Amino acid sequence: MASEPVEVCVKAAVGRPDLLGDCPFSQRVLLTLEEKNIPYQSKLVDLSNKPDWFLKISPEGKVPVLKYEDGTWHPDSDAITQYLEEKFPDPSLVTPAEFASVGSKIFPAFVTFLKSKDSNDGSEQALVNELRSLNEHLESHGPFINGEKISAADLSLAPKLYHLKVALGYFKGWSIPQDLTHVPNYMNALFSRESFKNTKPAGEEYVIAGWKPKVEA
Ligand SMILES: N[C@@H](CCC(=O)N[C@@H](CS)C(=O)NCC(=O)O)C(=O)O
Repeated sequence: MASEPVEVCVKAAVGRPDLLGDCPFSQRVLLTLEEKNIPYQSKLVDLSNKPDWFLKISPEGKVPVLKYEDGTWHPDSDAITQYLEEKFPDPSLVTPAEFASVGSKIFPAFVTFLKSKDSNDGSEQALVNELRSLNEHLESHGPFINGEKISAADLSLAPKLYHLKVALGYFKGWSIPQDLTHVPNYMNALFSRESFKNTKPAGEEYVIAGWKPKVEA
């Protein structure tokens, strides 16, 4: 294990640069650090006013970025979580290949439905279809995507499901259909973990503020 805390830049809350913000990719990395018990130090970045030091280490201006052992900074939550798995293999968070993409279409379907202004465009049904397929997976393989143990696929999906719940509840008064019983249980199991509580946005209002310009565009 590294003696120095791992440094990671994550999104600050919209309008509150001193608080943890609403980036699901940043939270995914923080969740991985938490679940692997890796000491880390997070730096909050105000994406509406990116400081020069940040643009030097993240030329595309995106979070998360994480400092690797050789001192270089790297973007992209896929690459970062893979690096952390290789560097800190214990406990393993590897999701078996056959389950690795379970739930991966939920986030794009959620974003399309959230932004939709036409209730007949099929975007709600497309999201329900994706949630139903997760529900069926959890019914036969749960409680997590890979069974009893949480793994990388859950840590990727958890922040996205949180955004889905908060944003669709607020902007559309929408909630997950009641017959999909396994999905809410799964969400409760994820959201009640210490790792999630320690890494979630500072308040639901920051999730709403983050989506507002996209919903109103
Ligand atoms: N594929 C990237 C996506 C990262 C991303 O889109 N981050 C957003 C915040 S959630 C960002 O930094 N956007 C730049 C900006 O808003 O200026 C990952 O998985 O890390």
